Amino acid sequence: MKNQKTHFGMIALLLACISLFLTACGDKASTSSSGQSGSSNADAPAKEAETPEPSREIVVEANDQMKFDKTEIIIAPGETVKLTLNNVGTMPKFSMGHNLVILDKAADVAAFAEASAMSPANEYISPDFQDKVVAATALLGGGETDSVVFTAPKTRGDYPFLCSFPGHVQAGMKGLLKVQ
Ligand SMILES: [Cu+2]
Repeated sequence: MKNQKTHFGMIALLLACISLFLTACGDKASTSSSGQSGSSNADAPAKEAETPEPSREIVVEANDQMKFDKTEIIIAPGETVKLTLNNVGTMPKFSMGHNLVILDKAADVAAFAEASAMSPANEYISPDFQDKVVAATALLGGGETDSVVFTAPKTRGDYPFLCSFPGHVQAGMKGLLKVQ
C-alpha cells in the first residue's frame, strides 16, 4: 500500500514537470528572431563572420489580401541590406500570417512551399530546405514588423522570394530578388 502511494506521488511530480515544460515552451514561441536564419552553421565555431553595416533598408508590406507591395527587389551582388517586412493587415498570425523568405536561385519554390506548409512549428520554413534559404523574416500577424540584415549572393541572377504561410504563394505572394 505504501508503495502505491509513492507511485502516485511520482506520477503527480512527473505531471507537474511536464506542465512546467509546456508552459516554458509556450513562452518561447512568442519571441521573434530577427537574426540571420540562413547561415546556421553547426560546425562553425562561435566566431561568426562579421556582417557589414547595411547600406540601405528595403521595406516590403504584406496585407490581408495576401499581397506584397513589391514583386521585385533589385540588389547588387554582395550588397548588405536591411530587409523589413511590415504586415499592415489586421488578421491574426494563425489565420493570416506572413513572412518573406528569399531562396537560392536553384531552389524548387513549389517543393519548398509544399514542405514548409507542413512545418508550422518552424514558422513554415521546412528544416529540410534550411540550406536553400538566403534570408527570412519572422512570421508576422497583423500590425507586426520584423527586420533581417542579410548580404546578397555574389552570383547575379533572379532569386525567388515568397511568403511560406500555407496557400499564400499560390495566391500570389511571391516575387524576385534580382541580383544585378
Ligand atoms: Cu502570407
